[in-house]
Amino acid sequence: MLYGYKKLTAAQAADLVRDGETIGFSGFTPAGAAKAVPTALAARAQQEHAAGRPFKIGVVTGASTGPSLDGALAKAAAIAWRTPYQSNADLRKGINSGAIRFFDMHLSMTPQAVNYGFLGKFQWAIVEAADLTADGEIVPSTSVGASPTFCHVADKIIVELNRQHPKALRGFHDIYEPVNPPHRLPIPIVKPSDRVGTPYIKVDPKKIVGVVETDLPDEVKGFDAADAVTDQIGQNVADFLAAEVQAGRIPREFLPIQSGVGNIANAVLGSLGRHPGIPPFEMFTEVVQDAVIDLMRAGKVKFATGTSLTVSGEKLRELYADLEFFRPRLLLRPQEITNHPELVRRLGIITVNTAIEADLFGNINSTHVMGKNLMNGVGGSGDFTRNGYISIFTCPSVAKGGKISTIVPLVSHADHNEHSVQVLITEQGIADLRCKTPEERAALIIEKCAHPDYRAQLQDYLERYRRVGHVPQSLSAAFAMHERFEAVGDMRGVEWNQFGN
Ligand code: 0RQ
Repeated sequence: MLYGYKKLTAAQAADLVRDGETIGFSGFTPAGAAKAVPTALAARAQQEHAAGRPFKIGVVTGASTGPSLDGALAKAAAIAWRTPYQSNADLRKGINSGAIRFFDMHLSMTPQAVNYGFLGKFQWAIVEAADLTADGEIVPSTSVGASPTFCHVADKIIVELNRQHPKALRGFHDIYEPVNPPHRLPIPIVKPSDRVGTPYIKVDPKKIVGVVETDLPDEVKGFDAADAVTDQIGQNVADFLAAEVQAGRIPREFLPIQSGVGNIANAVLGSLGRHPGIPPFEMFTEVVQDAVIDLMRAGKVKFATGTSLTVSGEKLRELYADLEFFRPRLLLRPQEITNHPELVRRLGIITVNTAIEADLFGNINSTHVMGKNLMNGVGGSGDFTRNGYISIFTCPSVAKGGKISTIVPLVSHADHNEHSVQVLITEQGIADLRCKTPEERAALIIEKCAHPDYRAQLQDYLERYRRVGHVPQSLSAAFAMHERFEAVGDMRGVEWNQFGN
């Protein structure tokens, strides 16, 4: 027994799950993910398959997880369906080949979709914890994600109690769950540091069927060092925001920042920290990355709240060695709260997210390469972009060594539309799209954001279709750059005169 609960090995826990069941796992990019039980479930699936028996489960998480969860289960062909976000190579392969059903979802909506019953019945919640009590208080580890909702809707709960995380993490979480309409109330957060919930997930202890003790590190990948391109993008974002303060369009005390996931987002934060025109700021974001920890130490980030502590092993050790420094500065909340449109709009969040491609009008593709193959998913980018005070997208002007222009006539998949996106920034420059017509947007994006190799080609497109209507666009030529890449491996050299209007 452990805190009055049955002590299980991971294999014993995995044996309790049946083919076709749905599991809500803890885990967010991929901090705080359950690890031992999903790995054991993958082994169980392989045994079942070898014996000629079916074994596949529905897998729902906060966001992406690492090799022990998404990787192991995908390799074992154990996933029937998956939502809301992923970033694992094996899982991505399974999704893009059609072997695994995946639907992409705004992360703020996952918990309420689960609550509303849109995803069907959940038999299990399997969540990682830093601590647990006999009366059902679960203290999450490095992420909250959708775990409170999974614990409430699931019939049964298994807790992975991970010794890597100190019990003193109690107090770093604020668990608040909105009730379902028509009884929902305003969320009473009016500044990023407001606490409105409990420091633990409270469940009926009778639902906890077992506790698995683990000692497994988070599987957060480190970040690439910023290069000249990502540095310049970061510098451009910082220059833009400093100029907005100067112009009086952002208040002098600044506004909370949300920053997306990945290498570019990490580099952008570094640049914001170094810029003399940006005052110390707060973050109301989804993912707290390495750069935030450094900026807290430097006094540039005063406070950060997110749903996950997506930091490298080295940074997490640094944080755990000095927990009392971080305690008043860091707060983890459910993704339903960090990404909530009501709060993003109320708090006036400045949002900075990364695009795979952008078109001449400011529509953004964040998810599908060449409109077909899923990269990661929309994640929280839409929650923030649609509701931000100023919504910014960044990307390098070219990908794959210059063979792909990230600026195209029309995005090959649309995640965020021109009405939500206000500023586009590449290493080439800044296109402020506010109050611009489609034609003006196109001219500005070509001039400020496109790579010099593609400027003339895009300019020709604009000239050719300038007068066809309110939007300079050709239905037959809009994807010619994508088609040329698929035909010859390079987007350069499109001849527009072969296309009609
Ligand atoms: O692939 O590594 O194979 O070369 O995309 O691109 O430049 O390393 O950028 O790591 O910042 O990720 C949009 C994917 C950017 C991410 C995306 C290829 C490029 C490379 C990665 P390689 P970079 P990043 C809140 C916000 C959606 C979710 C989101 C993302 C790889 O930011 O998933 O915003 N965003 N959430 O070569 C073909 C193009 C390409 C391209 C880039 N046009 N065509 N390949 N690549 N552009 C957080 C959460 O929601 C969790």
